[in-house]
Amino acid sequence: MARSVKPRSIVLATRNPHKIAEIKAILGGRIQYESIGDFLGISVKEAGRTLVDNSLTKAAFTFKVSGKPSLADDSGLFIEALDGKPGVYSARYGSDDNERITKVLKQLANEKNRRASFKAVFIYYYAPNTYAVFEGECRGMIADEPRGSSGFGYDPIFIPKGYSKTFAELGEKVKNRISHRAKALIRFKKYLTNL
Ligand code: ITT
Repeated sequence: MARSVKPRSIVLATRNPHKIAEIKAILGGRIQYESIGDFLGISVKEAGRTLVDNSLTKAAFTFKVSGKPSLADDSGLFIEALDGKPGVYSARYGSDDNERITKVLKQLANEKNRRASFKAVFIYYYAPNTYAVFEGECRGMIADEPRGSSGFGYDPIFIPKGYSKTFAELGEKVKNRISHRAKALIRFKKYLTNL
């Protein structure tokens, strides 16, 4: 198996500008970042049934196209009372963030169990058929209505455990310390430090 060495640059296998900003803010440091958008205009289709499947598809595709170490993020919101929905389908649960949030709140109307979890699976793909997986989870509750304007996606309705405000109200500094993405990337950071 190919040995992983400290990369000078990493290609981010995402087209979501909010994710790119969060990844850069959390990882920081001396690494240079490129994005799959710098190499190719088309997106890879996410057809997998798990975050790992989809993250691997994006990471392998980006590595193949760029020929450089690539880092993919597949993430989603898993709501207990909805049997884990929207989960892997979080990005496709409606045509825009507003519609997705409205759909979730409607499905949870009169539901007392508001428990939910954000999960992220990062895959670092650094040589042909060779990769490492990093996972992160942030538990919390779904708010009764959207609050706040920071962040993206379901942030206005997600209240992380131990807080009373939503991610969108708490702002990026707090979110980037406690989020699912932060937890997975702190593991990835440790892995890079040990190379
Ligand atoms: P890429 O595939 O290009 O990375 P994407 O936005 O389509 O971008 P995903 O397929 O991983 O990414 O979908 C994740 C969706 O889950 C995302 O679009 C949001 O709706 C939601 N999500 C994930 N992380 C989130 C976060 O930190 N805050 C709010 N919503 C989040």
